[in-house]
Amino acid sequence: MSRNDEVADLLEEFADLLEATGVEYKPSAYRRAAENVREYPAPIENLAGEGTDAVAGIDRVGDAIASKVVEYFETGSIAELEELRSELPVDMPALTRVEGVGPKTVGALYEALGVTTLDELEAAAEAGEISEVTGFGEKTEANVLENVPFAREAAKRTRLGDARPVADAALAYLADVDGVAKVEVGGSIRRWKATIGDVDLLVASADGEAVVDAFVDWPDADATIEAGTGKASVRADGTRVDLRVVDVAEFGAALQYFTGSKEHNIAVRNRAIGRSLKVNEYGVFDVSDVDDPDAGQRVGERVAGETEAGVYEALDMAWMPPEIRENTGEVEAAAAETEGSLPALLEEGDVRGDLHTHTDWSDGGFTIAEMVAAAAERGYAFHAVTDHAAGPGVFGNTGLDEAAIAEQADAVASVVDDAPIEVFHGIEANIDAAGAITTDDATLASLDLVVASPHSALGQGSDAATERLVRAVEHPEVDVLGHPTGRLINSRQGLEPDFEAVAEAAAAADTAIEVNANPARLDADGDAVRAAIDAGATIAVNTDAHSPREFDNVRYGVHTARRGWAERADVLNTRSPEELRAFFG
Ligand code: DGT
Ligand code: CA
Ligand code: CA
Ligand code: ZN
Repeated sequence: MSRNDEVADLLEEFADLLEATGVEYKPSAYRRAAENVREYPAPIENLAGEGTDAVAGIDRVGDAIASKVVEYFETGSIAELEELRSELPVDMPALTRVEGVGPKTVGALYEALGVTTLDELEAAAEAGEISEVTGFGEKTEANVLENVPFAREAAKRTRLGDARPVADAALAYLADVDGVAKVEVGGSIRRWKATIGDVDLLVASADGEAVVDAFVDWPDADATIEAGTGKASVRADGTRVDLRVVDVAEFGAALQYFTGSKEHNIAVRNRAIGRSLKVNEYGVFDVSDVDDPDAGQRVGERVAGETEAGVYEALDMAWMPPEIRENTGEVEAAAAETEGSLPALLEEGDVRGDLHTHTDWSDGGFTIAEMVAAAAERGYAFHAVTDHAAGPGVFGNTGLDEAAIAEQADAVASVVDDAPIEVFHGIEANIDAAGAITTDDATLASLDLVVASPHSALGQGSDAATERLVRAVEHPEVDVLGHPTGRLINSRQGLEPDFEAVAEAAAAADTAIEVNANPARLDADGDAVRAAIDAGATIAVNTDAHSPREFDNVRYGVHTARRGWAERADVLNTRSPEELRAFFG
């Protein structure tokens, strides 16, 4: 975690605690400051070293907040924050993970009932105590009871977007350690699952002890969980990181094994048994001349182990990308003789632009020109401006009404003249609970493209959700179905539609289904992408960027699409601006 992120997290915690104690206005000032500190392109500690004025030079960071940032770098803590923490000793992240429970509710329930943890919250709801508190009713209580289990599960797993940077940092660190011949991530991180139980790292080295010593000394490690011979676990940024050190000759076999998934490994092992081969984390062994293949881990003649491709080859299988190793047909596809039975998955470099982004016209932090310039800077061929339309569930009054959309069209047109890349003017319209689009058809028709997303009524039943999304994708002006379920990973379940039905309707209507690459969303997920592609629908991989920095999230979208077996031809963002215009119609 960068120090900018660290400071931004503190300011957000500050905001939550202030809000919980009933302070008005200040919390949003702290949140805005946090956002700009996070986005600030240079290390904030340099500014802090120059003093309060320098820090206050950051957009939307006032003197009061700037002086707290300086205090933090000078003393290691912020006195007022420490005071708030002791005044309100609650597990804020866990409690606010319960849908419908915000900092204000946490503050009120602490005040009235002394609730500090999820367990205490659940107990209070079960005892009927919450509905007795002024301002709360049975509805809040029922909501708590319904949503605590999801929040508890969520607490056990880290979002990919939080774990992946930890893994990347560990990889970079270990690659420079003496005696490390190879280093790779394995497990769910390598398969790019949306949530991660723990990060698995694998090193090839002859000196396991030295590598383990270096690993527990990793500056990002906050604590050592265990350290043994050739293996160790640490905690970094709240996530458990497991390291195993193996011999170079066994690295490929270990990588295959520890990449998983478990279900994939079982299918692979079963294939080996039929061929008098034994496959495990140490290698592939020919056991045809062995009396007891279970006599040890390395019995028989080693036929593979140094490389992962070699392991699959020994089993007459093609190597396949980790994202699809979930035993959902990839083992059979990799074993088939036919060329092309495995998908040629979408690559990050195939993406030529973003079709869902925001500017300061709605809730983004940057101008149209700044976002377009950043897209061009990345080497993109096109960029779509799709600010929020006004409608249900859109935060505050940041959404554009029809008049504002028309006004924005002129603003976009004036940027287009100087833009080095193709710029599309679109909108992120809202799908209401019944599936209607809440912006006038005439306005929608005037735009290059329409992304339509659900932002409200995200708890409705599965049948209603299916009907709603089918109706939306069939709307003649809608080009892309944005974040179809509205889920927020680890914090909101979102809609649970029948994806096959939605995908069939989308395919027939030529509406693309989005993989929203924001790591809080990853929506549609891999399974939904697979259903969409099977139904013949087109996929759009969009970041929903509210700042240039968020363009970097595209990798999470690409790898999520890969989990759904997406190939280049399935994905809208790989096409030329002319082809896109044709698709938008
Ligand atoms: P996670 O950490 O819960 O997000 O998921 P993974 O897939 O990273 O699982 P993890 O960390 O428990 O183990 C890493 C890999 O090791 C896993 O993907 C497959 C392999 N593995 C672990 N336990 C077993 C097992 O009991 N049988 C087999 N065949 N493989 C296993
Ligand atoms: Ca893992
Ligand atoms: Ca593990
Ligand atoms: Zn958006």
